[in-house]
Amino acid sequence: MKKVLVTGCLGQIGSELVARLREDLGIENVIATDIRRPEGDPTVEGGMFEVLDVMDREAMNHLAQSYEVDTLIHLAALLSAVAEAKPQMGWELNMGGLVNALEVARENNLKFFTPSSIGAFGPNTPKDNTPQDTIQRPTTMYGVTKVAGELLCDYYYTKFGVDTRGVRFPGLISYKTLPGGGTTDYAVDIYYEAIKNKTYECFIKEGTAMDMMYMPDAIDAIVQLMNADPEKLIHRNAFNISAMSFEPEEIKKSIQKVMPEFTMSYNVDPVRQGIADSWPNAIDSTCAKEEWGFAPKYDLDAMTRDMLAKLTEKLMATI
Ligand code: VAH
Repeated sequence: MKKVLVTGCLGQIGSELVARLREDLGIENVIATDIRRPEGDPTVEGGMFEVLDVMDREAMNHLAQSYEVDTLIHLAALLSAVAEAKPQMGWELNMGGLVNALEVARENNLKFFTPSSIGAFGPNTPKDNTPQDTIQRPTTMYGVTKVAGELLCDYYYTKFGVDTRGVRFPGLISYKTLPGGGTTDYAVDIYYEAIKNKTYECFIKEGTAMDMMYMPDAIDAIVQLMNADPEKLIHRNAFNISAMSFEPEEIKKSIQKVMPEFTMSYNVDPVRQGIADSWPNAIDSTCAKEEWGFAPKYDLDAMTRDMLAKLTEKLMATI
């Protein structure tokens, strides 16, 4: 990766990935794009930024050519809960945007990354220690687009030789940019509410285990995979990766180690609970570890300590 075009840069992953790539590659070698240009946003003001609707293939192609990039990282998509509320839009954007991005990568011989998700698994996927290669019959529109996306990216690799790579992200927790409409967002909201109100009303049911990862580990994983020796990759789209698996009671207890006064109640959202119930409890990341050295640094308590410290700083600055 020397010069990268990134879509969906104002999202939870994009905003942090762009900051890291600008550090690694230099500001002039990262073209951040998104469908809007919010004045004052650090991703917009901190380097090269272009407005791009990923449904406009010509515009994406023009940007890739005029900036002479060698890599395309495609992040623009609807997350699980939003896509479930607007399934037709979920299919159109997640698949239409992906096809456009893959075509731009093919026509310009670009290295390519797009994330899949544990949402690519369904109710009859083995729930514990979920294998890299297993049944994928998701029952959400988000999951359907993720499985179709994985297959399409592998097709572009085998049929056209496009160097496509991807990971199945677990729930991602971060303090810089709020997630937009995911099922695992409770694990982000809880930290904000712990600081603001010392209590949280959880929309996911007690005992619902899901795979999770702190954002620094997610960003490291993208950079590591994209810099991995292609000869060592047996899999490509997409690698299981996870740093931890926990259920709401465990993250509550982790927060109470730092804030003993913190309390939590439940008000389950049936839609997001239904999505969570269809996903694995804990996936197996062995292939990512063996093929490109995936090695997350944060466990639940380390993430909690860092999240609470950084969020306190962030929220104090807004008072
Ligand atoms: C979502 N945060 O909840 C995303 C992610 C595994 C969860 O795909 O939709």
